[in-house]
Amino acid sequence: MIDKINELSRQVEAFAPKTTAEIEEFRIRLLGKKGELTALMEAFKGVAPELKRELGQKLNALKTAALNRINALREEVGRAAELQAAAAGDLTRPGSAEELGSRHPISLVKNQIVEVFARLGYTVAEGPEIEDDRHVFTKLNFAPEHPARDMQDTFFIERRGEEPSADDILLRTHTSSIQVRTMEHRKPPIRVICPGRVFRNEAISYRAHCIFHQIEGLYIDEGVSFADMKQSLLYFAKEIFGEQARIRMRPSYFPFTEPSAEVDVSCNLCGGKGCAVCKGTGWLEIMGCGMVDPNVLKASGIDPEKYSGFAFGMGIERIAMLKYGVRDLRLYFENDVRFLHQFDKAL
Ligand code: 2NM
Repeated sequence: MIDKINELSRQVEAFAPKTTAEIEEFRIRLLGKKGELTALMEAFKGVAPELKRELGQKLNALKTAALNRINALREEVGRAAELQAAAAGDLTRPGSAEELGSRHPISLVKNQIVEVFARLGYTVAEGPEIEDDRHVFTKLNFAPEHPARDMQDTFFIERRGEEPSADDILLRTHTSSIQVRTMEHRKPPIRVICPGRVFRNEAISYRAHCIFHQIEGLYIDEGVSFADMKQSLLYFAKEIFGEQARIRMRPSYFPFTEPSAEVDVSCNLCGGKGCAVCKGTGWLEIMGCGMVDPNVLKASGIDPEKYSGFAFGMGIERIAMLKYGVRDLRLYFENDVRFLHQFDKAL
């Protein structure tokens, strides 16, 4: 009997199963009703009294060792199986829904504005963000000493010298450079709408950022008048801010247009009576516009005796602020999903 006990002890120690089924098989072979250890326990009853003490201890130790080993192996093999299942992926689990992104409010508003002017026959034109002075300033009638040409306002990449040069390389400060390129390459009638990123050396605050988005329009043909501009911009304001919207124009100045005007839209929040958003005036400034200066037409090869045109420009961030009540411009650049997801259902 002692030999059999020693043999089973060795087997318990050497047992190295891979599956829980193997463990169960082993348990039954040893400890089942007809198991080898069960049989030993049965045979123990008939052992001579002087051998009972020693054999009894050995038998009990074997049983405890077998049970401990089986329990420990069950846990070990079970954990390994779990890890394997996790690595392979549990194909019976329900799928997890992918979180959908949403369109950025700047893109939404840009697309809306483009669509409005597309209905008036405008097509989209684009141009480089890295430009030369010629297309950003010189051909747009900026005098050499104009403050926008200063280091304080414009990000320069390459300067030819101390004095401003048409060959200086810089980040465009407005999208008008796209319109200059359009006039250089196309013959009137021209109707383009030009969206894009622009860059200005500004301190960042709730109302200013060094990168922002503009959209500018240009219409050139024979006999284009200020009245045409006014009706086009009124149509635009009604499409973006609602049928009740009215506009007014105030005289202004831009180097590239003459005459020039600022366009205000009636305040949507108070209906024109005056509130905190419109600072009691009933009006909100939305864009600048004007008749393209003859110098600008000439500089890009268009005969100002034959053709006239109007142009306008606006900041997309500002239009989106007014449309959606965004109070801090910096929100557009932080990409906080709590902000962005508010536009999931927006047009
Ligand atoms: C504005 C306001 C007024 C403008 C002028 C031109 C061009 F190229 F035709 F001369 N493009 N954009 C313009 C005119 C832009 O933005 C406030």
